[in-house]
Amino acid sequence: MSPQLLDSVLLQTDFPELERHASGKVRDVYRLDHEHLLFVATDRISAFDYVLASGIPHKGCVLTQISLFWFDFLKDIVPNHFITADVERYPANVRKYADQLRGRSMEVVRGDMFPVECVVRGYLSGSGWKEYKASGKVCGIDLPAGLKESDKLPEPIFTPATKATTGHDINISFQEMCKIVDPDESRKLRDVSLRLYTKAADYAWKKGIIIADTKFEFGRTAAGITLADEVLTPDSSRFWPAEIYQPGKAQASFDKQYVRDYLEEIRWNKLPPAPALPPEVARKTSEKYLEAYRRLTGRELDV
Ligand code: Q0Z
Repeated sequence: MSPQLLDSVLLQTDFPELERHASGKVRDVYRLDHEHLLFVATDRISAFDYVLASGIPHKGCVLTQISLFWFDFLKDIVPNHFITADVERYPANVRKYADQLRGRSMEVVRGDMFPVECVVRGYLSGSGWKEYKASGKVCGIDLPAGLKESDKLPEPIFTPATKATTGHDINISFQEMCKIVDPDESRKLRDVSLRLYTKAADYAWKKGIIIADTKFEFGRTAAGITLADEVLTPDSSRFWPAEIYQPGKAQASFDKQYVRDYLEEIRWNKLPPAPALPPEVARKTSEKYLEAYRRLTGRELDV
């Protein structure tokens, strides 16, 4: 990596006096006060379930700016947790971290999170394809016989999952979801999730991106059911380049294909420690994230 790019890659946030609210493979959430959180996307990248030793230049900014685009695009369907991404408007005690935060963070409303992942699938892939092959169903939903891997579904389906404390999410049926979340709320979450996916996927298709599936998270705030977390990013969704879509096999990932190809090529055993990426693989992957942003928004990300 060129020294200039290395400067800008953020692998770890460092806000000594802030209380951490949640941390994931890529994102860190901090508590600002009782009602407000600071959501930060780093440049970390995961592949085959592990965070790699190298970061991807601009990835945290791309993820944040894509979420911001969708929050605005989808705000007529459901309220969202976004307050501001202008670091000058953050609380005074975090403005000193402006250089770490600019472009990759947002202040959000804290919600009471619903303990389910609201997954919508428009195409048959990943755990959906595995379940379908084994049973003809996905999360209790009967699908037509004879579908192939990556096929478009007759209509998008809501396939909730529970957050496993370790490892992968567990797919559940809508009936099982109703034991965890009040049935009336469950129906609202399903309805809103399907409307969000449908509006976004129709738009993305026109921009050359297939959103095969995605995961929404909702919380309850003063505004009611509120869209939270990251939204319709390459990390929370499967993005496929539309021009090379070919059902009947697994699809190339829009963003991570160079990474996966490299990790297969070096025959990493997929156990920690995860390797670093050659500068060229990190650079080409960075380009793919920037391209996703460009295709979706029609704008260049100022980097
Ligand atoms: C989201 C998560 C992440 C690890 C907590 N608005 C909100 N209010 C309350 N809680 C959350 C949100 Cl977004 C919240 N997560 C998921 C995000 C890293 C886990 F960046 N956890």
